[in-house]
Amino acid sequence: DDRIHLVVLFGGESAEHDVSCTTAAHVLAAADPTKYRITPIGISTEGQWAIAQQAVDALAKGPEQLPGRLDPSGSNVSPSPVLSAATSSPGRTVVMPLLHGPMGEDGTVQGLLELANVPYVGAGVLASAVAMDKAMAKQVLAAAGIPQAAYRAFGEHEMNPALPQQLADELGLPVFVKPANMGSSVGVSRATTVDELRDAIELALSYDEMIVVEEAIVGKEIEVAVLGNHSPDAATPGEIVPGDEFYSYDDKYVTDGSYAVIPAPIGAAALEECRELAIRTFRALRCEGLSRVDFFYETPGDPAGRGRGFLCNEVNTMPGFTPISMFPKMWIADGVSYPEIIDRLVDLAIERHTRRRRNTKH
Ligand code: G1L
Repeated sequence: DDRIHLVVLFGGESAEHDVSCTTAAHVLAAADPTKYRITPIGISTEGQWAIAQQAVDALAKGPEQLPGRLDPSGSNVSPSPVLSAATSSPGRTVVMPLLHGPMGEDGTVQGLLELANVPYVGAGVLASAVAMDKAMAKQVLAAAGIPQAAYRAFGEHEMNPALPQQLADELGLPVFVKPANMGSSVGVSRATTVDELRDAIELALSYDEMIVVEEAIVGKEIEVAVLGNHSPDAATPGEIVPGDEFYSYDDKYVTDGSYAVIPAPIGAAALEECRELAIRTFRALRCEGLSRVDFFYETPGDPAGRGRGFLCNEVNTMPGFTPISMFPKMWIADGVSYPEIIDRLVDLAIERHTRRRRNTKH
C-alpha cells in the first residue's frame, strides 16, 4: 500500500465542533481513496480524543450523526491516538487538523505535530497563533504595510474611565469592539455612542484581556482564497453581500441572508490588486498551506466611504471548508475541484515538512 496515510482530526471542544464534524464528513467523502488511506480521529466536546475506529463508526452513520455525537466513553483521554496513528507509517503520514479555536487553530495542535515530527496541513505554530490573535495580527500587518482599518489594541490594565471618549475622538463612531483571541464573532459588538463603547469594551474584556477597537468601514466585503507555501496562489476574489448589519456569528457558516458573488464585481484591475494584496498578507503572517484573507473595499469615489480601496479585515488560517464554503467555492470557480484542493494541501504539507527538516540542524 503506497498510498499516503491521511489522519483527519475533527470535532473538538470549541463552539465549532459541529461544523468541524460536517467538514470532516465532506473531506472523507471527497479524498481520493486511490491516493489516501484515511484514519479519522474525533475529539469529543469534552476534549477527549476518540480512538480511530469509533470515529470511523460515527462517520459511517453519515454527517447528520456526527455533530456533538462523539461518545467519549471507551476513548483515549490523550492525544496519543494521533501520535501513534501518525507514526505507524513513518514518512507517509499527513495530518489534517479540521479544528477551530483554542486547541486547534491557535498553534497548540500544530506544536504537538511538530514535536511528533509529522507533516500537517495548514499554517504552522507561529502563523496559527499570530493570526488567531486579532491584536497581534494587526500589529504584524501594520508593520508589513498592509492597509487596515484604523484601530487601537489594548489590555485590561490600560482601561480607564477616560478611554472610551479618547477612542471615539481618535477613531470616530461607530466602531467595532472585539476580544483579541476569539476566532468567531463571540463578544464582538458595534458601538455608535461613547456609552455603547464603554459597554462594548466591558463585554469584550469579559472574553479576553486584550481587545481591539476599530473604525467601522463602509465598503464591500471581499474574500480571497490563498493556497501555497512560499509562492502562494490567490483565487479570483469573491464578494460577501451581507443580509445583516455585520457578519454575525450565526450567518458565518449558515449563509442564509448573506450570499456570495464570484468574481466580486469590482473590475479586473481591482481583482488583480486584491489578489496581490492577499498574497502579501499571507506572506506577512508567514501563513502556509491555505488561508482565506478578508478585505473591506472602499470603492474609490463612493461618497459613503473614504475611498481608500482595500483594507485587510482578517486572515483565517482555517476557513470554512465544506464544498459550499467560500474558500473551496472560490477555487472551484477558478476550475480547481474540491478533491484537487485536498491534494494540493497534502502536497504542500509534505513539501513544507521536507524543507523544514532539511533546514534544521539536529
Ligand atoms: F486542513 C485544512 F485543510 F487546512 C483545513 C483545516 C481546517 C481547512 C479548513 C479548516 N477549517 C476548520 O477546521 C473549521 C474551522 C472550518 C472547522 Cl471545520
